[in-house]
Amino acid sequence: MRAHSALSGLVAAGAGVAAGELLAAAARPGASPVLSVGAAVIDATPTPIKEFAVRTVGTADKPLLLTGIAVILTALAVLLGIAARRRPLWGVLGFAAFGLAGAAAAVTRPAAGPLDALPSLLAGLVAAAALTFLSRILTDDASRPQAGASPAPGRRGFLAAIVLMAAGAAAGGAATVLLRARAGRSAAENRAGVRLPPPTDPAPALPPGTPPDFLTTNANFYRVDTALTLPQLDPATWRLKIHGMVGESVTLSLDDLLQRRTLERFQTLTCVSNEVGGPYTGTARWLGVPLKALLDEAGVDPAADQLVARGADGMTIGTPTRLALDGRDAMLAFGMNGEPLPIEHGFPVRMLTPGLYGYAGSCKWITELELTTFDAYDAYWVERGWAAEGPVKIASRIDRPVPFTRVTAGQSVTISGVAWAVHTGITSVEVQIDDGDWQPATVLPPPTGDTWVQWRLPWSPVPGGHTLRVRATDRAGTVQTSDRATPFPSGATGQHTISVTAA
Ligand SMILES: Nc1nc2c(c(=O)[nH]1)N[C@H]1C(S)=C(S)[C@@H](COP(=O)(O)O)O[C@H]1N2
Ligand SMILES: [Mo]
Repeated sequence: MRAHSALSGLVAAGAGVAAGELLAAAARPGASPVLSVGAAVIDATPTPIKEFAVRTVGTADKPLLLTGIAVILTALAVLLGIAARRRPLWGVLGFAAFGLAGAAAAVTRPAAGPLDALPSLLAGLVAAAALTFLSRILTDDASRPQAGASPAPGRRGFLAAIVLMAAGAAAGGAATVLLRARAGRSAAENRAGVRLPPPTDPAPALPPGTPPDFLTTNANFYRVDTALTLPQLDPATWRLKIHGMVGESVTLSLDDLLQRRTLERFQTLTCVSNEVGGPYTGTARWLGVPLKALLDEAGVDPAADQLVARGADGMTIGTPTRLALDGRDAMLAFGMNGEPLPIEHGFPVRMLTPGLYGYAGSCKWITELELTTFDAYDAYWVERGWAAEGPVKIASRIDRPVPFTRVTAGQSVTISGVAWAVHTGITSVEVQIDDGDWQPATVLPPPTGDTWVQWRLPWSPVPGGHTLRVRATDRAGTVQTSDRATPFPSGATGQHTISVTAA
């Protein structure tokens, strides 16, 4: 009997979740009960734990989170099923509590409205009703006198109800998956329909001899965000509102932006969470409109020292206003390497501020730019302890040889990699082999100081184990320090050091 009760709890929870998810997928995609709870968990997770998760499981962090939620929900559903056998009210109260928790998570999402509570409330209601119904059949069954050899009709009724509900839940789940896939397809079609204008102000030509891997392909470009589901924005209805401490609020459509003077630039973007030698850095050819021109038209109040960008995922990113206006190529980008911005990189429009880490200047899926002050407002990551201003620190990385691989002794090997001090620019890169002197590497000229440089140094290793270390110097004369700092709160420092064996 206990197994039956447990099964009742499980199937009731499944039916509830399926109903709630289906309603969300059909009517309010941002209000998925499970994803809302997941997003609330991400928001509430202390930064060191988030850091640890990103470091240890990388981009598997989100699937793992959702699996964790599923496991906990399953366990609680089983317990509720068993509890409801004695006291049916427990099942009702338990699932009502789930529904309310989901609803609270959904309506507190940054872009949410009151109607976003409905999918979770429906989930709780369906689960509570289903469990009550199943418990009633089970109780009727148990109270029937145990006479006769044929199985009690209540038992058969229970099995039929379980099978029907499970089938209903599976059908709801399948319909949800189909609806979500259809939304994804139409977002992809919308993206394919965007026609990029030719640049009014084209990017400088890449210096002759620039290797193709100077540019990171869109497919290989790192992705860092807190979004559990990608915002699927419709370029026809997308709007950007510039407001706050401005002379006049401005609302712009994508067509408005596409018709303006456009800027094409090579820029390197990097994440403050990148460890020394880490992969969260990429360089692309971006197409967009200069941010300064837009801000000048709106008329920025000189007292507004912070520019807060808001994304459709609810992210807020605060940038010092002076850096958006100091003449650097800060832009609102809609093109990446000749294509409309990929959905995961912020379609239809993202901000870019060369010289600042992504969390401080590069809002994806941007919908709002608010002029305010640093005193008045802490953006998402600043509220969680990260530095208010996020200038990129000088960094360099050895890409070849690959750490812990074997190279051929006695033959020439090329040590190579990248180095960046975004917006300041790199002047030299040096490599230290074992305990030898720092040797200058050849630095390939970059198109501007807003990108990384590629560097290389030939080496003829003698047999044995070797340690290779790199450091860069920027145009301001700063030599990359060997002092180690963690990414939190303002970016990692230290020199990338690798071990290889020559044989
Ligand atoms: N809307 C939104 N914008 C965002 C983020 C986000 O989570 N949401 N993450 C930021 C961070 S931390 C970085 S490093 C860059 C990463 O951009 P990418 O994913 O295109 O590489 O986007 C920034 N912009
Ligand atoms: Mo980042």
